[in-house]
Amino acid sequence: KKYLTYEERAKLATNPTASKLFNIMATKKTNLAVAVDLTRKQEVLNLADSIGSEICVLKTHVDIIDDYDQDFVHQLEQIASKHNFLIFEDRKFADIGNTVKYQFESGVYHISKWAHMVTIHGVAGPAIIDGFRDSIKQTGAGLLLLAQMSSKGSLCVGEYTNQMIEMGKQNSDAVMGFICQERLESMSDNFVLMTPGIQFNSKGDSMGQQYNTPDYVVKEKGTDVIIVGRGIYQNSEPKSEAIKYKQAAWAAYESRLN
Ligand code: UP6
Repeated sequence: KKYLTYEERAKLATNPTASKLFNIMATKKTNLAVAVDLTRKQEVLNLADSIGSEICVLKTHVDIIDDYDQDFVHQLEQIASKHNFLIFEDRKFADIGNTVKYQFESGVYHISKWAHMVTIHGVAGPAIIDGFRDSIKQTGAGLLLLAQMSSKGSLCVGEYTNQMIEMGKQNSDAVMGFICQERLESMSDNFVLMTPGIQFNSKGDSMGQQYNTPDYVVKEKGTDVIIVGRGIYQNSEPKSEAIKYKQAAWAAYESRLN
């Protein structure tokens, strides 16, 4: 299997955020995304500023932040532009088109105003994507389809996974890539493949999470971006730990090119 460089993939990308992300990865030499699942806004912002130079993407779950407010988003956007990373709200939208449109644009979070990318499930069928179209036509934001999950007993497998890939191909203007555990033959090079469930020193947690190493998913399984949460933000030295994950994932990318 021949792998292209991220620079080459940036040119093939069909969604503007996918192209932007591939270029950031190539420029900063990092395919590390960090999941900052902390519950106080200042903790999230402090970590974002401290590891910002090492990452291509910062992944949030804004609905777990106790003291969330618009100022949080404003500050996060400033940190993101200072360090040149993208903001990924992992909302995992799953309802009908009309409902997800409101969940994306309205409520407390106004996600459409600030997220460069969001995750969606395909259980409701392809028309969920229509709920995002108006908004992302203006911003160029990208959708990430959950094609596979890291957790034990996941039902996103087999034919469901194939249908998600098909859904992405049919909507490749809006869809920037997939959340997955492996690169399948049908996943074309215009898409970014992002993989959660990554940790060096743990096989899993007590609630079904399962971990692989950066080398395994990037080199053996062929995905592009590793998403690391507790492996970094729960470490006593998050910055130096982030550098270790960054170096491992980048070395795996470089070695698969040869
Ligand atoms: N996530 C997964 N697995 C998936 C999809 N998303 O773990 O299949 C998300 C979780 C969490 C992060 O919601 O934010 O990735 C993983 O965190 P961890 O590294 O602390 O386990």
